[in-house]
Order: sequence, then structure tokens, then C-alpha cells
Amino acid sequence: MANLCAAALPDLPSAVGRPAYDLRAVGIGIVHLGLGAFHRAHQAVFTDSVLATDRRWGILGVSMKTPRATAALAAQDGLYSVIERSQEGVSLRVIGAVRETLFAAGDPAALVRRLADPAVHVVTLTVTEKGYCHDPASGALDFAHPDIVHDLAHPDAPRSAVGFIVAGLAARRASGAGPLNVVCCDNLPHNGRTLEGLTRAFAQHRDPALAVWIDANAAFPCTMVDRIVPATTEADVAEAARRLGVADQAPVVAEPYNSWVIEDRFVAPRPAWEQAGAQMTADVQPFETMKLRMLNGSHSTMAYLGYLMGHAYIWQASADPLLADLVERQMAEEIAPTLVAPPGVDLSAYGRQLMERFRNPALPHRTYQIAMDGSQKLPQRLLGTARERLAAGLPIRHLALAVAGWIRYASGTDERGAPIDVQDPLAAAFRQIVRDANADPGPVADGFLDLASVFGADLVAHYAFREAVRANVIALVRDGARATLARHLGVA
Ligand code: CS2
Repeated sequence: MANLCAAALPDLPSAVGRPAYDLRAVGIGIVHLGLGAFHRAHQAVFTDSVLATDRRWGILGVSMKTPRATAALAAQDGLYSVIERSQEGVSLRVIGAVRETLFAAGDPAALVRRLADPAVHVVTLTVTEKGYCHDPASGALDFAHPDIVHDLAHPDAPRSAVGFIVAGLAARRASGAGPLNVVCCDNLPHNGRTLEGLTRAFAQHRDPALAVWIDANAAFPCTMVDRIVPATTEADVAEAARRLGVADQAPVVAEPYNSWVIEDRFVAPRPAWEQAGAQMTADVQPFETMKLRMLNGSHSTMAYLGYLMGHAYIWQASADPLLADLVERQMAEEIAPTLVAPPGVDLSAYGRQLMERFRNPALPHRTYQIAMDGSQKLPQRLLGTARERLAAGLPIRHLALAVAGWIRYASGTDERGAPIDVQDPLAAAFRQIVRDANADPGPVADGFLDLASVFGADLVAHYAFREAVRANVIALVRDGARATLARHLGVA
């Protein structure tokens, strides 16, 4: 079978969407760091629509750690399909926005040069939570992180996203290439502000005058990004080929829902993403906090407890009456009351819509995938809510069970005694905690609850919080997740 490529576009089946512009007329105006499935199903789709009327915004897609995505895309002229799956059916759209690719680790100097190209006005990032080399609880740059240590020693051949951004900005300053918009699209709290702080801390260490220049010449708008994009499987690759009539080694699968709320805070030209459905606003925070706590908080709760209960997929976990009851009550009773509803949003309707999105059986989203990197995710998904409720003297019953679900999962053994391959930057620390505690649940919980980079010094020292989580960990180990949940919900 032939490969998807520019020459194959005219012969695609008529039902398949395709770029509404001449690929050869597109210039590179955006450098994107982290060419994973989420970027390809989210920002690249918005940008693809913008390109129909404004050819300046082609994307140079950069892979940070492995050349897998760049190699696959380069072999097909940067083209790939988005397979949109709902209960009603499947639709395909070929995206042309990624015009060039680059593997950062293969040629760091080339990436720095491209970041300093005067035609590039925007850098977007999806490098996942752990890609920011920060302390998740405080948001501060981790100067002991091996990549940051390396990048401060080799500022012109960096490895980390922050190292590249600072190197690119330094090169722009030196060459007079002009200001830059840096748009974080990861699920971090106050993501733009957080990245700005990390960039400033790194630049300050390198050269205080550079930090001052960056303050005036770079903007870091906050964004809320939302689209459920499970990892692509072999079956998806086969489905893309069947529906396209040509082979696509880099398709992505997504739900129909696609939302991007962007703080209108730019210092350089930018794509008119609002013409493609993005929402520009003066204040992203209510959207972002709502999404991180309601959607991602529920996702993580279902991922840990669902995995322990034997659910491989989120659609199964959210169809389990016990888990559905827990996450619905957690949203309504404990999360929503901490939120300021964004303009025009009704929080109960938002919660109901989330449950519907989770239950989409056409979307095989693995609990195991969402369970990854919990140490980096818990602070913004569950712990901020718990912290605010505790400060207000409010109960955290459901949140304590969800956090205990993480500890039970991250201890590395499932309910049948089989090992769980826990993927997390702190996985070695977790194993040490379990060894030191002889796998005794109370002491295991204590060991986890001492992790200040996750819980922050305040929750580490919060007696009531620790006791609530600890009791749930002990119950989960002793009785299993299903029985613990039934008792918790009063249906045992
Ligand atoms: C998920 C998110 O993998 C995860 O941790 O919770 O990727 C989630 O699907 C997206 O944030 C939805 O917008």
C-alpha cells in the first residue's frame, strides 16, 4: 500500500477531510515542542483551520525524547489523519499544519536556530507535566534535575524544554529577531505563569540581563486545553489505512469535543485561532481550574481505583455504578464548591457532560495511561482542592479516597498480587518506600505522605489530611477497592 503524502491527497475518499490550502505556500511561523498525539489532535487542528486563510502559521514539529513521531511524519510530508470517534460514528480529517519536523536531541543547535527565526512568532508546548523539570507542589524550577544541571552547563546544546526556550530567546536577543509568544498547552496549574517562572529562573541563573530582556520580549499566555486523545494503537493504524486507502503511520484518535481557551496576552503576531473555534479571554483561570479539577481530577480518580477494580478503560470505569457514583459525588460535593464558574458555564451541566464524554465506548482510553506520572499530576488535579477545603474546614472524604487510590496503585502490586509497572519519575522512590515499610499499608501510606514534592510541606504536616488518606489506604489493601468503595458510598 502506498503511503499518505502530498501527492496522495487528491485521491483520498471524498468523505475524508483534507487541508484547504496549498501545502507548498505555507511558511513556518510556529515551533511546537512535543509532537505527541495530543498536539496533533488539538493545537495542530486549530492551526490547520487557520491556514486556510493565513499561510504564515505552518508548524515545525519537534520531538524532544524519541524520533518516532518525527520520522513517521517526515516520511509522509508531515501529513497524518485525525480519527474522530463518537457513539454515532467515525470521521477522518487529514491535517497538513505540521510542515516540518525536527528531533531535538539529534540536533539541538538546529532547534535553537529555528527558535530564533524572525518568521517564527509562536512556540507552543505539550511536553507533559514532567517535561517542565519543576517541583510539582511548588511550581519552582528543580535545579537538581539532571536535564537542568546539563542545560545550565551547556546552554547552547540544551535538552529540556525550558533550556531550549531560554537558548532560543537568547539567540533572538542577540540577532534582533524580535519578541516571542510562548504558549504552554500542558495540564499544569496557571500553565503560562508557571512556564514564565521556570524560564525566568533559568535565564536569571544564566544571565540576569537576559532575564530582564525576556520580561519585555516574551509573553506566556495561560491556556486551558481539552480534548480526550487516547494513545494510538495498531488497530487505529489499520483503521486509518482502510479508510484512507493509503498507509498512515501516525494517525491520532480523538473524541469530537475540542476546546481551547487562551489568555489574550501576546507580544508578537499570532494565528487567529479564535477563527477556528478557540476562545480568547482576559482570564483563563476559572476555565483552567474547572477543567483540571473536574475532568482531570475525575480521570485520575477513575484511573487508580478503576485499574485496581479491573477496568482497563475509562469508558468501563465510568460505567461502573460505584465509580460513577464516587466521581459524580466528588465533583458535586467536593470539587464544584471550590470553583468559580467561568462565564456562561453551569458546573452541574459541565459535570454531566464530562460523564458522557468519559462513557464514550468508541474511545478506548486506558486507565493505565492516565495513571502514569501521578506524582506530577496529583497536585493540580486533587490536592489543590483538598488544600482549599481543609483551610475552609470542609470535609474531604471523596478526595482522601482518591488520593489513597493513587498510593495503593503506586505501591506497585494489584489486587491479585501481580506487579504493576508504575510509570512515574518518582517510581524508584515509591519502591523504596514500599521496601522500607515492608509493604505494611499504614507505614507505606506514611512514606508516600512524606513526599513534599507531591503534597507540599503544608499537607505533609496536616494531621487530619494524613489520617484520612492513611485510613483509606489501609482499607483498600485490606478489603479491596470494590468493597471499600461500596462501604464509602453507603451501599455495602
Ligand atoms: C488525562 C488527560 O492522561 C491524562 O492524564 O487525564 O490527558 C486528559 O485526557 C486530557 O487532559 C483531556 O483534555
